[in-house]
Amino acid sequence: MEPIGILKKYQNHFKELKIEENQIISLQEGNTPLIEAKHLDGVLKDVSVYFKVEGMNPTGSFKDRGMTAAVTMAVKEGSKAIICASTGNTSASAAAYAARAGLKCIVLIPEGKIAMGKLAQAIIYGAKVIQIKGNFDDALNMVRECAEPLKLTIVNSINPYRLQGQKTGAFEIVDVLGKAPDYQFMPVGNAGNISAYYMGYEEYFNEKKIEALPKMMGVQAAGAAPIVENRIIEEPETVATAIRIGNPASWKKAVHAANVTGGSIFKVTDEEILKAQKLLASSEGIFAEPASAASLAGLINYSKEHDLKGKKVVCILTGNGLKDPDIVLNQNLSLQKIPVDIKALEKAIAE
Ligand code: AN7
Repeated sequence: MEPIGILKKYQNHFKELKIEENQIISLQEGNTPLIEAKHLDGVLKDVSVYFKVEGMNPTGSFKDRGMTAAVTMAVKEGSKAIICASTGNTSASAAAYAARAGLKCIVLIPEGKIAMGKLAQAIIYGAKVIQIKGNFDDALNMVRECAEPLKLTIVNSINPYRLQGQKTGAFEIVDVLGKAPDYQFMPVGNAGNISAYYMGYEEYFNEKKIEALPKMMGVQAAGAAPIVENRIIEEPETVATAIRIGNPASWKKAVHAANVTGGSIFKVTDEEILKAQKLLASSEGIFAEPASAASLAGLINYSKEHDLKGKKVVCILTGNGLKDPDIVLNQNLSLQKIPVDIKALEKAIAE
């Protein structure tokens, strides 16, 4: 099939938006790989695990599925500028799609708490990048306050078109597997994506394309787990900066998605996240950012207490590992250095 973006690929599922083909703002997002795990037998015996590699999207995260819809509709509705608060990936995606559409883009990010790759993206795509001396939740509150008076379109996931676009991840999984998985594990930050996937599976269920919805398993980082702890976290902390969020906008929708499907929302530690990130890269060849590895960390923990034998499980790997090289380099500082000398090389290889 020719490479096309999600709005065209699943146009039947966007009829209500009344988008003409020539109005679509796309960077050919979607169509991301679903890769079956081959080397996780040691930790997940007899479980059939698939990774949905959303880091293969045009700006390296799942946000592009939502952004093609949000920016297409912003242009269609006459908007001249978009704004978002972001832990990084939304800002990168918004900036790219705004550039593609010829819109102005303003992004608010928490000072010092976003991965360098994401910051570089927002800058190079030409967004106006404003750092907030606060966290993501502060930034989102400020966005909500200034958007209307300044006539800016919000492209955070509180923009309903974002979730519409992101629901296509669920379609692709079913289209490839031929049925819904038994479980889906995914990271939860602002809780938009789990709500979007639920919506996607529900649409396929209503169309009788699947017989049951997967159990929706949302994974939060232990230091930023408001839904798990059922309270707003004023100062969320985690190495997985993408999900360093203390008051998720789609909180209720996420809880609903988990409850209705027999899933749950639970937490993993930073240590478990980094361990899963390393395992994924070194045993499967897939480099995902820490927030994404939370899904695998969650699956591993869950499998210790629940029998998943024979089950089909999908982990959503929401963002590309290259976005956040610091997290790897800061843990692995002891690189070897040798002189230009073949004996020294032979010795180093043998060690
Ligand atoms: C890699 O970019 O919130 O639960 O501002 O970048 O839908 O928020 C990013 C979130 C998971 C959580 N994985 O998704 C932002 C932002 C990655 C992410 C999430 C994010 P939601």
